[in-house]
Order: sequence, then C-alpha cells, then structure tokens
Amino acid sequence: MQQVKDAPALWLDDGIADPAAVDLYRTTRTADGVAGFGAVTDDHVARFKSEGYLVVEDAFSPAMVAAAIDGLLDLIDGQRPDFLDGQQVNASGIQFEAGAADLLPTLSRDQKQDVVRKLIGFVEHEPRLAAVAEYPPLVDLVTRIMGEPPVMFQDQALLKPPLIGREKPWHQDIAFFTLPADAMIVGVWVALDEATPENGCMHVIPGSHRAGPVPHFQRRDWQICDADVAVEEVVAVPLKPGSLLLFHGLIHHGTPPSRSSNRRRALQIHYKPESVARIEEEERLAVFGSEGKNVTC
Ligand SMILES: O=C(O)CCC(=O)C(=O)O
Repeated sequence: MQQVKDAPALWLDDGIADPAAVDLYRTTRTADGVAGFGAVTDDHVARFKSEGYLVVEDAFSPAMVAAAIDGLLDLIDGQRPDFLDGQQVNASGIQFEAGAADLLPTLSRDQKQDVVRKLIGFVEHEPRLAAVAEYPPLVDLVTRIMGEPPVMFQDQALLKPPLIGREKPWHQDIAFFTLPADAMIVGVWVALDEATPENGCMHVIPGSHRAGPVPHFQRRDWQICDADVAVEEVVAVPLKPGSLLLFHGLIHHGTPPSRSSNRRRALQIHYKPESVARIEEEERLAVFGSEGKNVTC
C-alpha cells in the first residue's frame, strides 16, 4: 500500500496488467440462470453443490440497483468520511488505479468511479448497499445452501473501468480467507451494470471446487498458475444489472481485462456458516501456498 502526501491513506492498486490474459477466458459456453429467487428449487440448490455456482436473474429491482449505484458514487465521492477513515485500519476504504493519484483532485464525482478498482467494507457506511447484502430472499437462499444461518464476513464493490479495467486472474476465494478450506463459503457477485465477456464478467470452471484447494502463486496477483487453468472447461457468466452469481469458495474463477467502453460495476459479498471459526494465517498458507509442495509455476 502506497501512501500519498496530502491524501492520507490513499490506497493504490499495484497489480500487474497483461492484455494477453484474455486468452485464458475464451469460451463459447455461457451460464444459464434461474428467473428470480422465487424460482429456485431444491434441484437448483443441489446443482449449486455439484457445479459450484448458480445464477439468479432479476434478483434485485431496477430501483434497488439504481439506489446501490448512488450509494457507491457517494462513497467514492468521499461523502462519508468515516468510510475512508476505516482505510487506516483496513476495515473499509477505496483502492484506486495506480495511475490515478495525481488525477484525483481534478475529477468529477462521475469521473472518479473510472479510476476505482475496489471498495471494501461498505455495509456499515451505506444503507443502500447494505440493503443488497442483507436482502432477505438472498440471505434465505444462502441459508438453504449452507443448511444453517450465514454470517456475512466480507463486502466489496469491484469496478472495472472502461478499457483499462484489469484482469482478476483465476483463483479460489478461500485461498484469501483465514477460514477452513472445507467450509461451505458462499460468494455472491451482483451485477450493477450489464456484465459481458468484453467488459470483464465472471468466468467459472464448473465443478472445479470438488477437487479441493490448489496452490496459489504470486504472479499477476495471488492466483492459480495459468498453466493449471482448465481453459477448455471455462463458462462465461454474463449478467444483466440486478442479476447475481452465487459461487462456492473453492470454485476456480476469474475475470478478463476489459476490452469495452462500457463500465462494469459489481458488488461481491461473502458469507460463512455461523458455526465455522477462523483459522490461523499459517494454516491458510500451508493449504494454499506453494512452499514445500514441490510445485512450480
Ligand atoms: O469482479 C472481479 O473482477 C473479480 C471478482 C473476484 O473474483 C474476486 O475479487 O475474488
């Protein structure tokens, strides 16, 4: 994390861009969705468990999506100072594109969003975003999948600015969490804009969660080795605004760089079963790190 003078705790993205990474996401397969929370059957829940993902279309109304975007822009515009103060302790805040530091004071509220990569910890600060993460039909569906009450433990907004939005390389989310690798961790990715392969929608490898944890390497990011990605099995998950993807914490997934002039804004929320306790950082690295495993990338 770089600190910038006169802008305390300005958090800048330091990931590595590689436009050629788009080749890791080429596919003609796209995910099907269920039409609304009310249409989710026990078979769909069983399919989530075997395939590791489920799409729910029109999960949120256009009014909820519009309110969430307004809430997001207010946070980016610095209208809730307590949100930015949280950055000092890694509790909440905004990660900007590395090239944005000097530009920021000159940008309008609308322009600023196109130099943001990520916001973390909005639930405590923005009720219009909390309304999405705490939406009862969503929490009920996550409860059905887990078989017990879920606890939200991470909430983020993930933005891909037009054309410059970077890839999020293939990974398993539990590799980033101090939670047991065999826990039923559920991620929810909510499209606020139309998400397409061109502007960087989610891509998954169906069933890949069943093979368990795989080593992650520090390359363009903390990621699965490119050579270990089952590129022939990739499924793209294009979503309309207000639709969502539920995905298992061990499913292999990633998003390509943006090649589009359309921005891609999304919310990502993670839930764990109430009964699951945290593990130590060393335990996480023993499972997901490459040290001592005789693996190369
Ligand atoms: O939205 C994105 O681009 C990346 C989402 C993702 O897989 C993650 O942040 O773990």
